[in-house]
Amino acid sequence: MNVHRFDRAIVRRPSRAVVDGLRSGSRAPDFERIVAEHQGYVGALREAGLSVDVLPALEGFADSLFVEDPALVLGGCAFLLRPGAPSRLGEVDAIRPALGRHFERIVALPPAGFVDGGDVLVAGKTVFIGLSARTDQPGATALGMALAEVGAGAIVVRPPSGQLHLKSACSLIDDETIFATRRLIDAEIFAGMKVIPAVEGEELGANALRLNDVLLVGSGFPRTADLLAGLGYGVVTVDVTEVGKLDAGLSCMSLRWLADRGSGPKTTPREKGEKGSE
Ligand code: CIR
Repeated sequence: MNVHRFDRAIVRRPSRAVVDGLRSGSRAPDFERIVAEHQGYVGALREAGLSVDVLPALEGFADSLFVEDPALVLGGCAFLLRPGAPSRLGEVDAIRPALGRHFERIVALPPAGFVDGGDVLVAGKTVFIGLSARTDQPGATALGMALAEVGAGAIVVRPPSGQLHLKSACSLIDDETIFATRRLIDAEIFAGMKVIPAVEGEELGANALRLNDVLLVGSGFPRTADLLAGLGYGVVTVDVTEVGKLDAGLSCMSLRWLADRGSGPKTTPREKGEKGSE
């Protein structure tokens, strides 16, 4: 399997409204710092070998830089999801044209229930869908049925409450290994997978992002970076402190896929004059 091979990504520039993004904490993020973190993130994606389509900011949609939530790309197909926060539902129509530039097949979920992409962990042909405050059973069932069309099997799991999304507390760090918080591991939802426990006290560091030979880790989680580097992963740290104030992390800011299945990721990440480049 080549679950972590990617050569394309879509991201969206933060809108000025990002300072009013949904958050569980009291500290609002700073716009300029979010922009700087976003640029650093796009740079890390390119360094990892991905060609990045940077969409313009979507004013009026505070959380629209978190493109992982309104859509899912898998098996050569784009799925339009149904984000569970009312303020985010309009992001789906807004991302459709960008997906249409890259995918011939676009599948929209029926208007029943809700699913956020942050609750969807792709582990090869198995896709874990976590029920949460944003993802409900009808939404998860609808996505599971849609995924069957591309040969993927969905497992709906019920993680313990306490995190926004399933992937706030875990990530797939190689073809067979999930890196997850102790609470998630204790819930025994990842049957059949190898699981590495995240560092206690750095639980949000469990949202790492594997891209080709690189494993992105938030720079605010130094013990996590040391642990994963010690296990042989090619750790690269990226600052996501400010987006963390919006309960977001590394996976949330991109949609990623492998377009060229023949040759694998390009070795020249930056294409001059590339459409939408920053
Ligand atoms: C939200 O609450 O929807 C945003 N502030 C954060 C979304 C994070 N997305 C993700 O984990 N996939």
